[in-house]
Amino acid sequence: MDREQPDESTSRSSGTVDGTHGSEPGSEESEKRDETETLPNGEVRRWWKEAVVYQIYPRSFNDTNGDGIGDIPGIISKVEYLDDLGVDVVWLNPVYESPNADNGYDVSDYRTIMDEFGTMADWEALLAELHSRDIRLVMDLVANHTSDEHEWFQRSRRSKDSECREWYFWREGHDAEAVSWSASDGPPDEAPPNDWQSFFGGPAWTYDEATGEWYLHLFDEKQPDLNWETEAVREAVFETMEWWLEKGIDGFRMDVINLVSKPPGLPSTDPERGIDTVDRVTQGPRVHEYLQEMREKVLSPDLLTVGEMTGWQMPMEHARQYVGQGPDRDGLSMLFHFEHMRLGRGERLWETREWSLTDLKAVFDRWQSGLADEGWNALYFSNHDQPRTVSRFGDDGEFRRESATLLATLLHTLRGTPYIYQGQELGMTNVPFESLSEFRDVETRNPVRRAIERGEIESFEAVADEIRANSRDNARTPMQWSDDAYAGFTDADAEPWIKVNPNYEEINVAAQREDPQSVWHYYRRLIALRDEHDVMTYGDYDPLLQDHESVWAYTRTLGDVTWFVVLNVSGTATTVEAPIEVTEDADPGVLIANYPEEARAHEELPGGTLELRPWEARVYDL
Ligand code: TEU
Ligand code: CA
Repeated sequence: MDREQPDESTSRSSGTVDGTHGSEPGSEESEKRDETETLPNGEVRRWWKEAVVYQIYPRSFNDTNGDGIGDIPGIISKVEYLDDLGVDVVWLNPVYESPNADNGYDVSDYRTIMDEFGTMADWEALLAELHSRDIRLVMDLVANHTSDEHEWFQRSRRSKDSECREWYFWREGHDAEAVSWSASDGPPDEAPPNDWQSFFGGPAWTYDEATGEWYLHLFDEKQPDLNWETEAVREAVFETMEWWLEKGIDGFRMDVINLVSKPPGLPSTDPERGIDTVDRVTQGPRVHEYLQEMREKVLSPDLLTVGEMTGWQMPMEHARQYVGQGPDRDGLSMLFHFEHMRLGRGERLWETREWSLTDLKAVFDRWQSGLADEGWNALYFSNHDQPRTVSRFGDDGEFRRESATLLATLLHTLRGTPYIYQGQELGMTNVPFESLSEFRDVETRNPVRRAIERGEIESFEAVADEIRANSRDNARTPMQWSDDAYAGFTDADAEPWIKVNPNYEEINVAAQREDPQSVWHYYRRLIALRDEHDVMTYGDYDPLLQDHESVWAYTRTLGDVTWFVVLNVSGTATTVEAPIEVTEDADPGVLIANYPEEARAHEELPGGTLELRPWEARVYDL
């Protein structure tokens, strides 16, 4: 097996690993020792493999000054909550200065905290508070693009001879007659430099009157793409990373990091060969080179680094290159792929397609086996860009509790690092948005408006159901703390920046902490279980019943320990022959299950038939 080499040397180390529990967050030790233990199956122990990550979208987490916008003091006051839940790491969405065209993903200064969220002193207090409870902090690195209000872009756009001109992609347009694509916002007879489409709809180019050229933006026009081919750009990004690492953070989540290398000549799409903009811009020719440079100059294997890799299906050779730890690999800890997020989606926001459980299992099996002997998985079912987990993959009606806990079981028992998005631990659901004006997201508002303008749809109502099912705003409504006004997110007299899900009176933290059968308590038990059992983190994954249409079953094995996980991913009771052999003297016990009467499950296992209730989840130690 070609597992991670524990002895690679790197230029930077933020601490030492003590071999059992990982290094302490914020540890001051400067020695470069890297005493990593290797487990029976060849797996190298790392704190970030054992961790459970909790993602915080600060704008929607907790507001302390009554302006209706979540803030850093609000997070500080909930660190105790995170500690009670048992999570090990917080990933904080961007908190940097930003004009908020895309809620902080348009950064205008990487070293300043956004006023709405607080001050650098608040941020430092947050880091100290988290570290004092052994919770680590991972910051969002948004380096594929900046805000158009960033000083770099301001300088770049000033003139064609600006010394920063090459920091972004500036190109001349085409004679509109000579090409097949067009744009509405440039000079009347001019078309953009190529036919690329922005991820948020419309052309990926904006015309600049002052210099008569176009600049590239794969996202909003207020998010110009940085040109990583310019060495000074990479240096500036690496310096920014170093600056935050010196403040004592524990890693980075890297926004759309697989877009940073653009193909030479910026060729248009090729519909005849099935090549669209996404194919053109993902996994560009120099992406691995840039990441290796970053690894060498800035990173260490003791940091949690997770690359967000947008796009369609990623070839596994690329995945292994990104997260492999060998000397010629990129060395990221893990990556977020989009394969399960694409199920049921078409190319447009409101396009929906049929999908089945076997499709979902196939995605996970591909990634579990693809990274079995090299690399590591990040496990997630939602984030700030996706609808709510239970609404998308479970049943947010009758079996909300059961399906939310089943999905939690899956998340924590696959091989990889689980990510919990705020509110997922309550089984928070999608939101019944009533009109386009209730949405805040640029990715929802712009494409719908554009489609109406172009006469592709008559009105919002024509696509309302699909938008409601898919909009990123489902994840962005305020965290539901209690049944007080505005779910306890903000003072009763302040209107939150986005509406509160009306189901907060039923689904909220206060109610679930009172109820031992709640989704919240179940998450807490799973996290605690993961702390106790190495097999849950490091065990090999072996799928069972792969073609079964409603049951998901697998084993995890480490040394002589084998766990058997069986999940009925449906609202109908089902019976299945136990797909495992249990020896005579074995005493298989249920470690965790999401229906209360665990004893029954225990008795029926050996060699027998499993009767599974709707959305029932059980984990056995064989
Ligand atoms: O998201 C990248 C990305 O690919 C998204 O556009 C995603 O495809 C879409 O939201 C799914 O509906 C990252 C950030 O997570 C997102 O919040 C930002 O808007 C985007 O990058 C630009 O920075
Ligand atoms: Ca506030």
